[in-house]
Amino acid sequence: MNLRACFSLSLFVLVLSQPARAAEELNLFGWSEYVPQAVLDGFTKATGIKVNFETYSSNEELLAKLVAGGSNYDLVQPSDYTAEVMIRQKLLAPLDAAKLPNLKNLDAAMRRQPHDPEGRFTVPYMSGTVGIVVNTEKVKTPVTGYRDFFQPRFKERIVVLNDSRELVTWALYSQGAPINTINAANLAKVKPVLAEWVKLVKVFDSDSPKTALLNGDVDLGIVWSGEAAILWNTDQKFRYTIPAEGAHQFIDVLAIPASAKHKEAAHQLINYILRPEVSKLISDAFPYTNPNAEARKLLSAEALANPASYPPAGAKLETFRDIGRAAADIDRLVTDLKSAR
Ligand code: N2P
Repeated sequence: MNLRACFSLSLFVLVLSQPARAAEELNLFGWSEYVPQAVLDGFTKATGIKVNFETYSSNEELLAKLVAGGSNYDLVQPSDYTAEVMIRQKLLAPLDAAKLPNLKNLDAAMRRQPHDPEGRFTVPYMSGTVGIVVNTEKVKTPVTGYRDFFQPRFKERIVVLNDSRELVTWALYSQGAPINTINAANLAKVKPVLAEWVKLVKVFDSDSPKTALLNGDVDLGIVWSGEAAILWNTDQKFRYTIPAEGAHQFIDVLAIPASAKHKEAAHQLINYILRPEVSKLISDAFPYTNPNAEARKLLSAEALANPASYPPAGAKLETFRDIGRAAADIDRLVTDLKSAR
């Protein structure tokens, strides 16, 4: 073998003996009906990083899986109050702001909220409210609050979120009680109220409560605002109202678990989602309140006028806070009441 052939052969052997570079991927655990597949596909096209996407329909489900360990998630999407729990339990990794230049696109008011005062661990994804949606072709009388909503005449005509903290909150509001003070006295106060309410509900659904309304299976619901916004876009007979007694406002965030194996890729996906044109795609598919000021400039006048996505100023809105162990008491109470109905 001449020298040249020998060199080529050794180069060939060298290349073959290199360990194959693992294809880059990351594991996203996010809410159902919230992250368009087109956005994940666009990210893969732009970066070559494959996204494995698994969904959940409650903060409790997310928290339980993360606490149990062994799940390999690289990016999660808790609501503000659950991010607060995760920060307290040291389940989240601090973010590297240098890797997130698109943070500048966010409305500054949406960052540094009480769940993460320095914005070290979380980046707002979408914000929203929980309110009443009514099929006005079927329900002719105004339904302005929780007490009008849970009426015997609406028995078997109701869909609500399948979410214990939400249900207890509505009952607390109906009694004029504070929503973040969960103690035995307040739970005793709402127990008989909820016992009656759960008997009126036909469908509990946190994934896609719009479906039962669209199908005509039910005539009214208490749902995530983005679900109500989709209903409005489909047919304006579906009207959204922020309950007069007050309503839950959430900021859902992106965060990287402390145990994540692909933190670099997770930062890349966060930064990609913060691109105005990408964030607009999310709003187009799931019209919640967009916290990205640059993306909002790209939204149509019609999208910005959707009363569920952008509620009127002056509504009484409150965020949830970390309530520690009382969360388990809420869960037990609601589970027991549902099984007794
Ligand atoms: C998406 C639900 C997101 C709102 N399906 C819950 N915070």
